[in-house]
Amino acid sequence: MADIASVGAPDDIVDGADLGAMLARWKTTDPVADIAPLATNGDGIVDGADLGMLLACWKNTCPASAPAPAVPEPATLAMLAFGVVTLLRRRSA
Ligand SMILES: [Ca+2]
Repeated sequence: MADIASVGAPDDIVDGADLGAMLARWKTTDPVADIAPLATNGDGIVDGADLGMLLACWKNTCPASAPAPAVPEPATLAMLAFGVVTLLRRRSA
């Protein structure tokens, strides 16, 4: 979560206070500001990736964890393939 400045009492808005809190922790291993990559809750260093995430959430809230990848399940792919084959058969008939 990029709402760094108000840890313990989050205001859920990423703003200048959060930017200041991140810059105060720049190039440290402070987990409070090590927010990127989101999928792993940080990579051990507060750097440009963390700043980029903070700026991407500017004046907004940020997700607490990475969104689920948009990869269809195998059953969905099978149904999609069946639909395409059926459609092609109807067109060629
Ligand atoms: Ca990081």
